[in-house]
Amino acid sequence: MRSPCLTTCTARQLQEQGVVMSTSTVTVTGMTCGHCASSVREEVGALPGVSDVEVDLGTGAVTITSTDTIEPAAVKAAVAEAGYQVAE
Ligand SMILES: [Cu+2]
Repeated sequence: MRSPCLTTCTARQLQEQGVVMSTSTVTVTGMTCGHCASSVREEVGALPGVSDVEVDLGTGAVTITSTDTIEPAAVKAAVAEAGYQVAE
């Protein structure tokens, strides 16, 4: 399991190495507190190629930074694994 700090630090290191990162944002429904946010962060952050995940609890926006394009279905599955849903 990765800590938020570790994922952030990894993203920073990759950027310093000149690796091109892509970002995508999905809206997740059902998150109500910091624990919800960290569950989503952990599950999505465990996807291959994902280096950073930012969660905005107020809007449900989850911003995913990755070295590859992440399949929307994979994100959906990871969010479901954490116990939440991606808004259509
Ligand atoms: Cu919660």
